[in-house]
Amino acid sequence: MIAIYPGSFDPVTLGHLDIIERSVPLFERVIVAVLCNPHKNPLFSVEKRIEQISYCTKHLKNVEIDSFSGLTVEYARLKGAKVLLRGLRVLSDFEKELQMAHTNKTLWEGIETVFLATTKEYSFLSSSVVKEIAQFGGSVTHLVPENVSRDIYSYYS
Ligand code: COD
Repeated sequence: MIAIYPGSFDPVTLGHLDIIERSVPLFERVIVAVLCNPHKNPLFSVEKRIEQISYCTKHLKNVEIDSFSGLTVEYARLKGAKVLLRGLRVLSDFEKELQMAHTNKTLWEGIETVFLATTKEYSFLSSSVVKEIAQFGGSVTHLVPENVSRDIYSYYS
């Protein structure tokens, strides 16, 4: 079975990476799909985000990195995937994620959303937290993969 793990990943964090690593034994293929959203003003370009995720997942054989635009379910259909993989951290995630899962079901009955609960130590971690800390000169080396930490350091210095 193929699973799509869609997201912004701006930037990818150790929380995302944990979800990717834990999904590997569950599916034949996992496609990490970075959304191209022209309305957002990201810290890193889609190309850079693909490079960052590719680098830190290179040890995982059945993981591919890609980008998409438009509806996630349409992308999933194109890839022959019937599962969307999502991570859950706190109660507020649950509300948002459940709404998204139900919306996606209305768009394509064939899609299922599978949730993985965050590993406890990453339950507070988000890309926004990383950007906020980095913006004010704090260290993010314990929050993101090493290659991403280097990119963030170059961006803000
Ligand atoms: N631990 C566990 N999980 C985590 C952690 C962590 N520390 N951090 C993030 N996650 C999970 C998030 O809960 C999420 O499930 C996933 O990782 C990706 O997170 P983000 O923040 O990088 O990505 P999102 O949530 O902004 O991605 C949103 C989408 C791009 C999937 C969504 O906007 C989308 O599908 N857009 C396309 C348009 C569409 O199809 N719309 C209809 C559906 S509403």
